[in-house]
Amino acid sequence: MKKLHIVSNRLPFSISYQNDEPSLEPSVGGLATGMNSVYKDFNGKWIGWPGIASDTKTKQELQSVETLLAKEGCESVHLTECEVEEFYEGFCNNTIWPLFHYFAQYVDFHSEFWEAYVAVNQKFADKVLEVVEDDDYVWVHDYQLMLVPEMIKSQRPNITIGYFLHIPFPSYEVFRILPWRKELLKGLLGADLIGFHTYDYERHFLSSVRRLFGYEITFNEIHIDDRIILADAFPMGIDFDKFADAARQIHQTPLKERSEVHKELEKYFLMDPDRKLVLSIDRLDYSKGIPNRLRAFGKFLENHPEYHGKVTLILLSVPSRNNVIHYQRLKSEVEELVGSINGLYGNINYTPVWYFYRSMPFNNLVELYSMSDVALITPVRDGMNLVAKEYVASRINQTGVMVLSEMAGVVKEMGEAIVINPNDEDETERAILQALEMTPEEQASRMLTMQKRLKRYDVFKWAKDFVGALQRVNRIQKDFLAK
Ligand code: GDG
Repeated sequence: MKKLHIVSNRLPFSISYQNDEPSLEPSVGGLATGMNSVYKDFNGKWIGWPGIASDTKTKQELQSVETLLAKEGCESVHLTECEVEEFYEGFCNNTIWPLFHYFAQYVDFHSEFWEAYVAVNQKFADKVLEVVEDDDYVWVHDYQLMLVPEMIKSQRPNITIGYFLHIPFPSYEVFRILPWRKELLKGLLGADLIGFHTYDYERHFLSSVRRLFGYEITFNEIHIDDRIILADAFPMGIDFDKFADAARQIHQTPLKERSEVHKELEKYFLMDPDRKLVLSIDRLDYSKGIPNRLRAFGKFLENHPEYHGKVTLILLSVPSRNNVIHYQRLKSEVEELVGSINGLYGNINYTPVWYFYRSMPFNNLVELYSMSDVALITPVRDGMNLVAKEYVASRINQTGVMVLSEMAGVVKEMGEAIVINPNDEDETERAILQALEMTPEEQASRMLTMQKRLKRYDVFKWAKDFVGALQRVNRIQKDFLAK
């Protein structure tokens, strides 16, 4: 059987040390969950960076990490501190990330960053070429590794390559700003199948290919000499049952055994059963629209004094990329807004915004999902947004309302949410009111429809569909060459 290998910037483990002894902690993210279900079935390897700068460890230390990872089917690509800085923090997070999320004013155009991006992508490709056999399948993930497909294909055309972009692909007018736009596209076109979360991203990509290279494109097939490359939309799902089961477990836990978070939330409702919780969870990232969300919530309190003391916003902001200046500024802006809302509308018994700058364990996360009446998800751009799907999966009694930005990829699968333009704070404010006042019958009818859809197309189905399409494109290509 042909093997299928995964390539991503980070391996699905983080490494921790106790008395200088390394140990592995499995990642719990959506990608790890989905990919674990495929790469082990296909007897493949997972190739990626273990998350430690190689020049901060001795050769022996790196060797022991490699050995641990090898037992899990992982192959390490080592990056130095300088590479992490210029490739990851530089080109990935200061060039591609802002540009692809339409923050053109934040983009850095440094050729040293670009050179580091090329060199690190080459390191990943070299590792793939070392590990993978001819005729195997390789699935490359995300914006950190856009050059890897072509770097592999040019050396070993018999390897079938899939690529999936987890962030938006911007419209051509934005993409063209980048000095290295042709190089990035050429890198992607080394793949046989290129996947996106939505049809819109796919369309933007195809339009950039057409305008920059003039290749012949029929529907979603790109023809370059005797190669066929397929672009398609595969909206990423979640492990639906994991969230629903955890929520069920929480509901069944006796009062005494509940977590501190759970007990505190119960106290909040005990003080007044009419109280409501609104939830907001994301990495502290400018693409997530946290300041507009806070301003809209502030306006809501300003215009609806009847809700003072009755509604609290839980703002869980997970620290992210905090050595990038725009993230530091965003943190200050968010904290200033939280302070001003709490100062204006709070009193001894009431804090309108509960702000947490940290990440929480999985169980607490599901407690927040299952105890919040409204999820307020207002990114200004988001490839998909898995938090929205996780909230829906955790609502086992079919209550709860989602206010959702039209700029998130997930909106295509969630027409039953209250959809808003995140730049329209008045509309968002009205949506908060509508969500808080929605009847339980309407909540249930909307929630149930979304749940059925998300359960059907979960992360396992997503991974299976992508791999199925990769196998098909391989056959189409072979038939085409045989004609
Ligand atoms: C990128 C794209 C796309 C969050 N806080 C905690 C926690 N989380 C978990 C959530 C969720 C994940 O992190 C966040 O996923 P998102 O999809 O919302 O956002 P990004 O991190 O920006 O992901 C995005 C995604 O890739 C997949 O393709 O949807 O558009 O930007 O799973 O549960 N988990 C725990 N504690 C927390 O405090 N345990």
